[in-house]
Amino acid sequence: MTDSKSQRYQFFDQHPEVADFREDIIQGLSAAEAYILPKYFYDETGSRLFEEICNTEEYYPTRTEVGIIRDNIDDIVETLGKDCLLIEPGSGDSYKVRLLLDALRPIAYLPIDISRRYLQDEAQKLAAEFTWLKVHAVCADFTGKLELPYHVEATNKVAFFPGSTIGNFLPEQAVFVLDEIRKMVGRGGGLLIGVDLQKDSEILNAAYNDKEGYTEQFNKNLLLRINRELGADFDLDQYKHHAFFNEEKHRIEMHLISLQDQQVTIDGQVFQFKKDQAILTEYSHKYTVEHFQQLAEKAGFRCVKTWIDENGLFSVHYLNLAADSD
Ligand code: AVI
Repeated sequence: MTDSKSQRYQFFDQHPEVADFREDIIQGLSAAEAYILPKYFYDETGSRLFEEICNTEEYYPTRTEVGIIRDNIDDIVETLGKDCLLIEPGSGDSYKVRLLLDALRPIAYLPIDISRRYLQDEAQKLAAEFTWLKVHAVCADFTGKLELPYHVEATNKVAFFPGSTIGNFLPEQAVFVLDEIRKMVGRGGGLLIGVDLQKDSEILNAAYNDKEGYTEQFNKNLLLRINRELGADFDLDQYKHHAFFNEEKHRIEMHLISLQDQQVTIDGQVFQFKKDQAILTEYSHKYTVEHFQQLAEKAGFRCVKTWIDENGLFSVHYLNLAADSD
């Protein structure tokens, strides 16, 4: 007999305050080179738009990573080991984890996401779908200190971090994020992580400029969100989506470009934007397998196994703790 969904589903709220959002936006837009942190893409609308991006013809990472996991599922499960506590920072729609659950049979699944309503909806759907699975959803910002909502005795804790979200951090920040994950999973634990690879810039530029315009909407949704939540007056028609591959830095850069000299008021504060001035909204770094492994080593991980698709577009790695890490 299986437990009812209400017994298996739990929700832990560690959501950051609205004040954090206001402070981060004001700080970012006051900087010499204005920016908005990419974690703010993911309100409910942004999370849904990201799902649309993943289904576009141009955005190869999702389907390629899914293909890698499907093609190597037995090997992946054998490498991770059964009966783990499976933790997913930035779980979104929990789509990819569905590929692992039946084969892996974790003792519980802990999705962590910043978008409260979206997380609750998706986590409950998952608990209804997998009638044997304990789902303990944690609403939190995983880019800060990562703490599990309850004490777990020395089980095999495995973090699942797909989608190349690690690429959205500057390399030194990525080491910090990986280090937090390493501390969270502890000795005996591991990390299954998806990392996008360096490739022809045409493929990359197309992936962040889809014809249907979902990436543009996703980018501009940041301004809508600031208008709605902070009472600002951004005119969306006066900003342009701009995404390109920076060859030297091996990263996609995404910006919102002001189409004219204009001013915006946020929470009583006035911000001036010149024509052509950019607001940086996202970096998406692309790695070689070697460079990513070096980065992981800096965070105290060692690479156990790497899986790559036949076209060399994307990589999935299983990392565990290096012998000398605490
Ligand atoms: C979530 N992250 C890995 C995506 C990426 O490709 O960097 C976010 C994204 N931005 C535009 N398209 C997708």
